[in-house]
Amino acid sequence: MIFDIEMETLPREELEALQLRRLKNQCERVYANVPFYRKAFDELGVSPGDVRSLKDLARLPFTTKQDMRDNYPYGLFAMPIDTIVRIHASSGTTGRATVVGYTRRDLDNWADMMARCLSAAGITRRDFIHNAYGYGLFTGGLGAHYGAERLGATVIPVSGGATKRQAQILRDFGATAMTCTPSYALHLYESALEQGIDIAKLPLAIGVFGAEPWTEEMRAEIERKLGISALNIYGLSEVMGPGVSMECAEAKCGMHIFEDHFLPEIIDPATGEQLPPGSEGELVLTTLTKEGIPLIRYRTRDITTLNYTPCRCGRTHVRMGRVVGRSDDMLIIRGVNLFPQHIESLLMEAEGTTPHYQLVVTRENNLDHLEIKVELPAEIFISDEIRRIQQFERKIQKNVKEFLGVTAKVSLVQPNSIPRSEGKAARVIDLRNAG
Ligand code: DLL
Repeated sequence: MIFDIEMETLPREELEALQLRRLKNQCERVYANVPFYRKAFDELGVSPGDVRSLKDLARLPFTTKQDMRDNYPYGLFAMPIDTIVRIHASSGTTGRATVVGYTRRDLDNWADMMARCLSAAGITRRDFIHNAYGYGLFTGGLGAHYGAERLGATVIPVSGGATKRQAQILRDFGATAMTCTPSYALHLYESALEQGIDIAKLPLAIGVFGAEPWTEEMRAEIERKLGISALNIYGLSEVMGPGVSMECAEAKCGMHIFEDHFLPEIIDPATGEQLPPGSEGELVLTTLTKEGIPLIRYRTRDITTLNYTPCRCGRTHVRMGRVVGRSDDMLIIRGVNLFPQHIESLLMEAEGTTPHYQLVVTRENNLDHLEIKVELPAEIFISDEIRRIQQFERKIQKNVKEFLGVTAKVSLVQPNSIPRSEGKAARVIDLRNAG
C-alpha cells in the first residue's frame, strides 16, 4: 500500500522541479539563520542565489558530525528555540552527542514519512505494532510510534529491554507487526523460546528492522525463525530519525529514499567528489523541508549505492542499497579493508551459525590481529563432539581467509556468552589504540 500516492509516485521531472524549489528555499533559510552555514557558504564563495539547478548542489559545503558537535547543542538550529517542540540526540560512541530539534511541522512530516514506511511494509490500520525501539533521546521509539499512530494502527509502546516480559506481551497482546533492531528480533526470539513461546506460531507477520547494518542472510534467518516478512528501514537522527528510506514489500530490493524531503548523493569518502549513478560510496543527504535543523550535504558515513531504475511497486523515489558499512567503521586489518557485515555474511553461510559474534582487533608488535568470537550453535555445543567443533572452526577460518584475505583467529564460545544488546549490537571491539 502506498500511503501518499501523489508524492511517492511523482514523475521524476516533477520531483526534481520540487526538489530544486525546496533546495533553494533551504539554502536561503540556513544562510540567513545559521552563522555556521553563512560562513561555510562564504568561504566557498557561493551564495544561495547560485543554486540554479540540482547540479549546483555539488558546489555547496558539506556538513559533518563534527560540525554538529562543534555547535553543540543548539548552534545549528535555524528556528527560534520557542518554535522547537522536541529534542532528540544521538549518543555516539566518542565525543559529544549530536543534538537535533524539531518544529511542529518537522514532527508532522516525520510522522507522515514513518507512516509511509509502515505502509510500504504492508502494515495497515488494522495491525497491532509491537514497538521495541527504545523510547527516549534515541529517535527509534518515538519515530515509529507517531508513524504507527498516523497510519491509524494500534501501537504497543514496549520500548527496549525487559526481554522476558516482551515475549509475553508479544504472545498476549496479539501483535501482528513489530519494530526493533534486527539483532534484537533474534534475541527476543531466543528468549521467547526459552520460555516456551515460539514466535513463529504467533500472529506476528511483519517486522520493520533497522538502526544497524544487517545482511540478506540475516533477513533469511529472521524470516525463517520468526515466520515473518522482514523489511529494512533506514534513518539517522541528524537527518530526522527512522524513515529516511524504506524497503517496499513488493520488491524487497533497496530502500526508497523519500526524495520530496531529502536529496541524496553518493560521494567518494576520500575526495568528496560526486560519483556516477550506481557507484558504491558514501551517502550524503540534504534535507529539503526541515525547519528546526536543516542540513546541507550531511555526510552520513554510510556506504551504499543508489538505484534509479523503476521499481515494480510504482514508487518513483530512488532506492538505496543495504548499508554495507560506515566509512568510519571500516576495519583495516593488515592493510585489508573490511566491514563487520562481510564477516557476518560468512558466519551465516557456515551451516547453522547464529549471528552472535564479536570482532576483537588488537595490535601486537605493530601487527593487527583479528579475533572472531562466534557463539557455537546450540546443537553442536550439546553434541560435544570435538571433531565437529574443530571442523566448524576451520571452515569459518578458511572462508574468512579465502573471501576476505584476512587471517583471523576464530574462537568458538558457549551459546549466550556474547553480551546481548537491547539496541544496536556492539560488533567490533577495537583495542588497537587503547592504552
Ligand atoms: O538509528 C535511526 C533509526 C531508528 C533507523 C530505527 C532505523 C530504525 P542513529 O542512532 O542516529 O539513528 O544512527 C544512525 O545507524 O547512519 C547507519 O549507520 C545506521 N543505520 C540506521 N538504519 C540502518 C539500516 C537511527 N537499515 C546510523 N541499515 C546510520 C544499516 C543503519 N545501518
